[in-house]
Amino acid sequence: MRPTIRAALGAVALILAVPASAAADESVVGGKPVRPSQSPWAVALASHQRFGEQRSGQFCGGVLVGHATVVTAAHCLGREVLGLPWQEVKDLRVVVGRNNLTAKEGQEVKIAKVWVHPHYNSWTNEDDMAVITLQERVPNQPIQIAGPNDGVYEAGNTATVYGWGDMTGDGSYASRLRSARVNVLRDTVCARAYPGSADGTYNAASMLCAGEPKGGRDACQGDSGGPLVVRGQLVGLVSWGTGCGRAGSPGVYTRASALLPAVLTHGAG
Ligand code: 4AZ
Repeated sequence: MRPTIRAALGAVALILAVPASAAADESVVGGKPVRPSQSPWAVALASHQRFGEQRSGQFCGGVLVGHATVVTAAHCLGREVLGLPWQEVKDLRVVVGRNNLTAKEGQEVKIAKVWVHPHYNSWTNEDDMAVITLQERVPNQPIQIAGPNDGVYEAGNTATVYGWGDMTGDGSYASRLRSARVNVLRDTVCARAYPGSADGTYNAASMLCAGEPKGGRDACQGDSGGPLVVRGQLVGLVSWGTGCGRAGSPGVYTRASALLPAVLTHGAG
């Protein structure tokens, strides 16, 4: 989907979002609820001003990679999603330690600094990454970013994607964090699925893709920026794809190893 259309639909869907009970057994598409202690590094990006009071104002996911450093998708901080430059969203927050977005647990942490990849391309979706520095350190356990030569990136591995996004592809957003298992696919398979269209172009240098042959389990709108995890290590951030859970249209993720230089340079350490 074109970013502008995707964003417009996303904004409408978030505003119209119904409570998760409506589709509690669907996912993330095709997933299941997560035990809160299982994923302390899964965080939500939120603005009450832009996205309302329901569900803590969540609009994207993010990942704690240090006690004051969060990584997310660049497109989450773009006008297409926020409707404004992120600098003008005065109550942009990172919600930490809140599994249930309708509850008050955890913290809504202010943002000290944002770095968006300068080469992020909203047409191809290349370099869809940003690093957020929090105004304070949080006690929640960060996750390790897998190095480029780590076997966790290999095709055939089972990965888990986490998010509070659309559970059905029709705008039913989750209140509680959910996860789904998907298979890491070969770059040749990803490139064949996405040779270049209005949705994006697969590029193995900064992307990886994962899905199921029959479709079903997948990330969807609202999951963007959230984690894809293999054996306890971060391998990807939810980025894009054609639809959600469709056979032949796997989910595309920002390759986590491509984040390492930016986290070292721009993270809080
Ligand atoms: C989105 O629009 C989006 N099925 C995120 C992930 C996927 C598709 C769309 C992957 O934010």
